[in-house]
Amino acid sequence: MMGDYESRGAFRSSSFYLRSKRAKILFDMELKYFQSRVVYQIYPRSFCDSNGDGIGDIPGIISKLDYLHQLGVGIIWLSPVYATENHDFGYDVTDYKAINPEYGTMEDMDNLIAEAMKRGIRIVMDLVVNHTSDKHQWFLESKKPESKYHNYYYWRKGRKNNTRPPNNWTSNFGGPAWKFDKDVGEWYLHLFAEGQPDLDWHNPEVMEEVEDILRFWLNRGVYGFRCDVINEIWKETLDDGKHQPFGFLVGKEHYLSKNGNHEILRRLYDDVFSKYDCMTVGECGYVNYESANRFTDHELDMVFSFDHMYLDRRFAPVFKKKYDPAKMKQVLVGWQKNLDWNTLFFENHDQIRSLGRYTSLKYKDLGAKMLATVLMTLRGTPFIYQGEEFGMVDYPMFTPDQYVDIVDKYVYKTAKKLIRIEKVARRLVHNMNRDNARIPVQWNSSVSAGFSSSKSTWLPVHPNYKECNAAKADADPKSILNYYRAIIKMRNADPILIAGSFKEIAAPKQILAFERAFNGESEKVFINLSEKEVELGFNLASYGQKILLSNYEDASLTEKATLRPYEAIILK
Ligand code: TEU
Ligand code: CA
Repeated sequence: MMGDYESRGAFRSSSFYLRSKRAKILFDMELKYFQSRVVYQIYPRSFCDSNGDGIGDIPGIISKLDYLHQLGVGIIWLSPVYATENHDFGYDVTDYKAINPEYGTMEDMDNLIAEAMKRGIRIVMDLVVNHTSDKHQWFLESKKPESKYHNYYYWRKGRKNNTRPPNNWTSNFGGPAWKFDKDVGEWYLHLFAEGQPDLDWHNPEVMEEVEDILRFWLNRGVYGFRCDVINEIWKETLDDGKHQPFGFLVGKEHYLSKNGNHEILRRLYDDVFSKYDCMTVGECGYVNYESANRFTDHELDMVFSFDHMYLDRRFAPVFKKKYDPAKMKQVLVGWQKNLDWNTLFFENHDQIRSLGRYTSLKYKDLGAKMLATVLMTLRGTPFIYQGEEFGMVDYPMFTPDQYVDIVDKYVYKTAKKLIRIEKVARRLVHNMNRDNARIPVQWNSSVSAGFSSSKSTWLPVHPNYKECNAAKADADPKSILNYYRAIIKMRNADPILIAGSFKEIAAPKQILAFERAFNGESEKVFINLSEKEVELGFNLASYGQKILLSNYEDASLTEKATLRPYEAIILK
């Protein structure tokens, strides 16, 4: 078995694209590795537990590499595996060069990189450098005003005789963005949790430290970084922020996507990224086309923009707007037209699951396959989040004692204070719950869904695991999983879907329709984003003779002028 994978892995990463003439052209275009591959995001705590402590770990990930290879992914993005205090499960790093002992050792990590490589899969790490943990050595040292580390963070005297925070900014996670430290007699800035003090990127030593961390991992064979909240790292001033609805992100105009932010990333690119065969993708909340274009011009390779995630909850967590498929189309098409190379994703570890959010669960399988088709046919790099590939859905409803995530707990507490109605508070948390996507991956129908040999897991297993799990999906040729496998396989070998240009095709507002063209050939994609049957106003046959793939098995082109609920068709 292994030998087989080994050679296939090598085959994939070198001569794979030289097999046909068309493919040779692709190769000549010097597409980067990440442009022709699908990324799979792993949240290590919830992926697979190898030693029965109820917590996912690196050996667990290694044990699933064959599964990922079979799925057809070429890159894994690992949510943080660094040493952490677990205030925010790895997004509060205590040591950037050490592995969280709950997840394994540095040797395990090296093993993971090597074993993945054998299967033609590269590993991308999370880079969390807007902030560290409050237990990071730098922060502990920074509490001494005479230490050089004092200037690694934003330590300031407060207003009103030091009794009030230095400015009115609010934390992304709610409440003031400053915390007073009695021993120091000063306040420190935290755009996220109190246990996540912000690094001061005005200090050139911070840049040097981060460059050193980047080289450390790149030299170990890591393929790149997903850069956490990377468009917030540069605070241009510490002036008061404008009033914002519900006090949400007060101060953002002083730190979102500022000029200095670009200068920093350009510097990291020049000094480090440009020297390696690597990929970088930046998490950029509230980013617009113009900044996104700048972020991807010799700074980062790609950005995650979130416009499609804001469609149903603009002012999270306060409102839940009704989801409108026509708006989804507008957002997706807008980004396709305005940015050359997009990230394509519907899920991650911060979001509720896409099924039931962007599709009706009444059509679970069709909806999931429809979303898969969007991900794999638009121009850009597709990202799948663990479990998405076989249709995992949100936990039914957590009880407050089950909340583990710091944001969920905060929202619940605040909602209780403001609204006082238990049911409403729980519903609010449910609408934006981050624990949802972090429940254990459902591998099979055994104890704890095969995630762990232990009955008790760090977050509960979804009660639907006997119906919805990877093993069952594997065995069913019509499953969501097997659709993912088929469409990824198709994309991996199709220069048009990988490198082709994007052109919108005029169609009704719920129908995402476009042409991908490459080297004189084209494919056309028609996707009904809605659960209603839609009249197209034209015959599909006028756009192509052959159906390459559809989520409806009986799809045909004869007199085809409507798309059924969530129907997706790739035509040639
Ligand atoms: O998230 C940034 C962020 O602010 C949002 O994704 C937020 O978590 C969500 O909208 C809450 O409603 C990144 C990481 O992805 C997240 O897991 C971390 O908690 C956060 O940064 C801090 O590092
Ligand atoms: Ca474990």
